Amino acid sequence: MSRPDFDKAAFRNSVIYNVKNMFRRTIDEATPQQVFQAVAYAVKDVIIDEWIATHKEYEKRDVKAVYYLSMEFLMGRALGNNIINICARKEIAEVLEELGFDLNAIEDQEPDAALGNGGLGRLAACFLDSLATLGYPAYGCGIRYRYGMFKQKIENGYQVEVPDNWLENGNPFEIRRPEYAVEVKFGGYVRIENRDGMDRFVQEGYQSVRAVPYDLPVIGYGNNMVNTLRIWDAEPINTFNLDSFDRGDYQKAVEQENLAKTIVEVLYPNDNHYAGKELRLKQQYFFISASVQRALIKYKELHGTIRGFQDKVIFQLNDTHPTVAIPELMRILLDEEGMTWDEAWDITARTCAYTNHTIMSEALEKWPIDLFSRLLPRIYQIVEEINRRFVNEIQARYPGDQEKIRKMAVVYDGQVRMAYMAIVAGFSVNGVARLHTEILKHQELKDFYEMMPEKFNNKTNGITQRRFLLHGNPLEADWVTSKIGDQWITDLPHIAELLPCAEDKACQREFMELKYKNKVRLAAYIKEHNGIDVDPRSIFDVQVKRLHEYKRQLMNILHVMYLYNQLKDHPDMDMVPRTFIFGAKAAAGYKRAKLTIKLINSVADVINNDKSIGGKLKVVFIEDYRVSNAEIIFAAADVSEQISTASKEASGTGNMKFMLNGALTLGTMDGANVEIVEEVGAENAFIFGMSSDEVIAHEKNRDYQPMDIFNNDQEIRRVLMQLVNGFYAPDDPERFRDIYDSLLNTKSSDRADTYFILKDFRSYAEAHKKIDQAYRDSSWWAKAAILNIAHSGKFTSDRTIEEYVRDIWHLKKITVEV
Ligand code: 26Q
Repeated sequence: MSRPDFDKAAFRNSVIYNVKNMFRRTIDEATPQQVFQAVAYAVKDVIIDEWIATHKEYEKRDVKAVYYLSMEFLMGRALGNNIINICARKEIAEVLEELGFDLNAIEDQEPDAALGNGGLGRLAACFLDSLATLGYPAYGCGIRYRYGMFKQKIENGYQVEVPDNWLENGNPFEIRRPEYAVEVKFGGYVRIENRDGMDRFVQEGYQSVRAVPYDLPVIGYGNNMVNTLRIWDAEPINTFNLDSFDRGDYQKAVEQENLAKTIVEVLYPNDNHYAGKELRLKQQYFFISASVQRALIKYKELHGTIRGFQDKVIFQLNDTHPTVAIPELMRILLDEEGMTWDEAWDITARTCAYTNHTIMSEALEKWPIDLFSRLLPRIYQIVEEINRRFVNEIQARYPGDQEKIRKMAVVYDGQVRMAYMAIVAGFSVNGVARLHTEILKHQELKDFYEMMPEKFNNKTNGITQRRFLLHGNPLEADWVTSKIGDQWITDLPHIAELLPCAEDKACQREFMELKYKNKVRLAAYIKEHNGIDVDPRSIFDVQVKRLHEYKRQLMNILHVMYLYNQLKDHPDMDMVPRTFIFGAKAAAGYKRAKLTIKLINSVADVINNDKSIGGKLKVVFIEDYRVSNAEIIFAAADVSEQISTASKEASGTGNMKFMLNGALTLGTMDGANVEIVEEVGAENAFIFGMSSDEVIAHEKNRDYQPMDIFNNDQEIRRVLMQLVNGFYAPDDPERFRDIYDSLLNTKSSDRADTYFILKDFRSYAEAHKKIDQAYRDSSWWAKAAILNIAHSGKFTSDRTIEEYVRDIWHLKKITVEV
């Protein structure tokens, strides 16, 4: 699609004018960064009226809107995506070409907005794209971290974290909105005041910060709709505003200044792991209080009352991280609006809904009550009251059953259990893939499901095809469009029209050619960044995702070591050359994950420099895996490694991006893999390993003995011994001892081989062998790849959003005329 009213000459002038006005330069003197800035501002000019018009329409129609509350929005770069969504890519590329610049190179000037860790943050970004494209009123609410996800450098094979100063050159798309600033209070104590015969709770002796919003446009595809992502910055409150109690307290003024600076300083780089840090709770309350306050002020401005709030606002909680929205909304309704508990509860319980993204116990948020009540004294009182009433309900339903209270109370054993609060107060609880939701209902949250089954529902994740095909893989996008038209851009299931192509030899060849070109593009990236030559004719076998034990990057690299042993024993072994590509950030404090990165790089060093294997094996670790290079990687993949221990990966979304880009899944029956296989057929994927039921049974029975496998399987034994005999660490043979121990020794507190790597190893190796055989038949391979693309329709985030709207949010679509 192309934008009907796009004025190339005006756009050209706008770019030239911006360069002059912002940098006092002519266009031919401008640096690529300056051109990027100028183009971004020119694009902002194009959409600004639509942004205004969208919000006028909200007001005119008095719309119901969803507030997607999330600690993370992993947006990646904005410019290329915005240009795609205003349908002016061709035109803008031409304008830049005439000015002597290449659009792709200009896009590369933009830093990724990496305000998220991985799956959960990127899901939020895909949802915003879908909401705007489908025409639904929505706000993203988050934090304007000064430093996003760290940049990863690999030094001597080790991960080194470098601060991500993403705002260094400013952020051209954002608009600061000081007129919407609000105050957020921490600490102090609660005084009860009697006003008109009613007890009022007043927080005193607190510290506070000024929350100032920055708005970012979220542009719908080809529909004139521009929604808003609002991220909050913290500024010191004007010291003269200290309450009467503290006026003139210099010490406190300085403390408040520091609080403002530290609160939004940095994103916690943990993925699927809870760390009970006080600053993290401050961040949560900071952006939640600001977002909830604004939503209430806005509603009251429009309606003159708070009544009816629940009919116009949904707060969707992206995991438990924003759960303080529940007591915060209660607090405002009780203490500031003077409602009774029942009135306030009724509104809160109709506006809040919770999405669960994990069943891993180490990721569950539990706050010690001393920390929680010190930081949020009034909020804690409300949490206790929520708990008191819920415990009464449990007792009414299960008289005398102390065990139920132990298992379900919101406050228990000195801790506030955030997930339980979200379930108790919310009207909806959803998992993110069918298997995950079933596990929640029947294992992890069984007691809650029994007591309130009507709240539970599934929303299988999705991804936006606008970024991950149209922008990331233009060769495949154009090819698909040439076959079936461009309807797939806003209606992905339409891509099933490609089905006849799968059997067609000419189509198959075209697909293999475009995949080859994408592999050449990735090979050039690898050459530039790693200095390694990889053969684009080899199978590109890719695992890119956060580094976590349950995702089993270790199993992948152990298998590479196993293959290498075979090749060393039989140098003329018949195998299709394979390039194993990894990309992964490890949480900064996650020792074993970081050691796994070192292992991958050590194996890569040995194998890539061994001439004797005739280039049949290469191993590449791509530094700083992030949204922008992900697009290039997905486009070039033949094999998509989705090999988590069954039951551990809630959904996965990378799996969907690979499928859409015509890679075949090598995976376990976990998360959304189950549904991918259901769509494409098991014969067009490589499935291996234990089922989630088997895994869960072993965990329950504690009957898994990895040592038996080590003792009986000589090839596995040989690989494991290479972890501790210096084969990959001649300078320090003990280097990988911890990894070896994690697989075999029970001396650590958890069980040996917690993630069943040895147990699944043989069936994983078998699946790899099948891949080697299958790739030799390039017609078969192309057919299977095209079938993957054609059956990817279900996995658009447009479908996911339509399901949220239908079952949970009940929003109405709007249209924007300009
Ligand atoms: C919690 C407390 C303190 C600090 C950090 C955290 C924290 C941060 C991020 C806990 C968890 C996360 C991220 C979780 C996540 O990304 N989960 C993934 O969500 C995806 C989208 O639903 C799923 O596809 C993945 O399966 C799931 O792992």
